[in-house]
Amino acid sequence: MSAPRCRFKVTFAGDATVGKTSIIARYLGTKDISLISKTRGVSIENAKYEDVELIIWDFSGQKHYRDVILPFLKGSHIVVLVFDLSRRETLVNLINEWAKYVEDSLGNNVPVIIVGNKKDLKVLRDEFINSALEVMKKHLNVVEYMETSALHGDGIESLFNKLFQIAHEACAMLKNSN
Ligand SMILES: Nc1nc2c(ncn2[C@@H]2O[C@H](COP(=O)(O)OP(=O)(O)O)[C@@H](O)[C@H]2O)c(=O)[nH]1
Ligand SMILES: [Mg+2]
Repeated sequence: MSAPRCRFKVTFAGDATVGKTSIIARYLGTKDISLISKTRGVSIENAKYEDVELIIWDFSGQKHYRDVILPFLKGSHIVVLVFDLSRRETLVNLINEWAKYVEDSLGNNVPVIIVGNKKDLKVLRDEFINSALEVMKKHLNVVEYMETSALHGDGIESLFNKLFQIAHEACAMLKNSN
């Protein structure tokens, strides 16, 4: 197989236990998400489609790792910010903490996808979610909001299709400009 023409760094961030590792593992084929061990620091996976390779960085949201997050965010081509649809504070923390880390590290041009995970346990109201998205859009290039359930697999394929689509379009632009 030929080497991928385009490599893209995709960084998943957000509070601990919102389901970042489970979303990635679901996509990569681990159906039993209860088997996934807690992420320590950062882990890196990759996914390929046609000539695009996504290098997926999965951060621990644990407090003692936050100091090292800014340098790890550097160089991300796409950021996926994940919150838990059953825990309001995880969305508040996206606004107050994670969105700021992204802005401080990458500025406001890098495409950001916001993901509400644990759709199967959703209690947050759409009005609240929409107003949070509006706040984040003032600081970040939010290109999409999606809801997923890593437990049932809902929305996982759509999320990765979107990531590959963004990467593919950016690759095509790079190719045309060469
Ligand atoms: N009900 C439900 N539980 C989930 C979902 N996604 C993850 N979990 C559970 O939430 C916990 C934290 O998941 P994990 O992927 O480790 O979160 P991370 O810290 O953000 O990487 C685990 O017990 C998962 O089994 C989901 O969509 N629905
Ligand atoms: Mg994790």
